Amino acid sequence: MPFLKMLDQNNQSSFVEEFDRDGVSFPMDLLTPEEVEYYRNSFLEQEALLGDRVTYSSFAMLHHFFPWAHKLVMHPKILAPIKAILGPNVLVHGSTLFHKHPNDQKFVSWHQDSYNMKLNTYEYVSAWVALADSTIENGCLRVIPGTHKNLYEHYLDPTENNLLKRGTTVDVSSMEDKILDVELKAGQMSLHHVNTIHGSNANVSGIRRMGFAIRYIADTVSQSSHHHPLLIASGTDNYGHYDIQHTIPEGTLSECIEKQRIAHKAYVDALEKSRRNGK
Ligand SMILES: O=C(O)CCC(=O)C(=O)O
Repeated sequence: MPFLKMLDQNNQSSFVEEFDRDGVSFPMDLLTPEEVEYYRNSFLEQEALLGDRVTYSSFAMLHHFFPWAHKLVMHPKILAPIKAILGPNVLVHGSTLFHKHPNDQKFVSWHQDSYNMKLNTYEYVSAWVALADSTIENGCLRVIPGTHKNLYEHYLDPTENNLLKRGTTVDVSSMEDKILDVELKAGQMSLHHVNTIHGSNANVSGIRRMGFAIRYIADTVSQSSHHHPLLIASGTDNYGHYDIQHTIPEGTLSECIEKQRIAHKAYVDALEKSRRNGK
């Protein structure tokens, strides 16, 4: 199974070649300063209303529950490069906001997103949208180019500050010279392949880091592990591998927060049950 759809001659562009070769492409200019302000303020407002109920889970599956997040995953300037890589039929597999407070010890261990997803094919790309400058000091995304061509062994090392709850980790000690820091200005984005090894360090600066990660797949992709319903971002779903959610999020912010909390808990419970059953 090819890692990426072969591109027709007319559709070739330098970023697609770069993505095919390295499994990562950045920086891409995406949002205007006004858009950055709108999306960042939407996130901050949501976080403020959550108050001390806030957890990392509060920012999962955002596009299904919050109008601002739905708008962002459907942004034409994100979908254009995604379609150039995946083809015309694109579904949103997930979205989440990775944020680190100033001087926050939180980090993300080195991993491949595909680990444990049990995908049939790897036509799966993440867009990481910077809602604030993302720098080496505040713990930007880091990748190891070229690693998308292989699957690597992972071990589980859950620790308090790892944003990956199960501490899914690849030993990258033999690849350290290849590590690339994905520094972005607010409003820029990067794309990474589902098999590209990536992670991030703690925030050792006084500046907050905020990245909205959106997972896109081609309609050909299926997985044997449990997953929540998907949103069609472009074209049609010709395969029906997933349930599709057609509703557009609406309601007051408090209502959206409550719907997200209930749906995310149900999803995590079902996922854990399917894992216990070996799926
Ligand atoms: O933002 C981070 O630090 C990690 C992001 C990540 O793991 C992902 O987008 O898949």
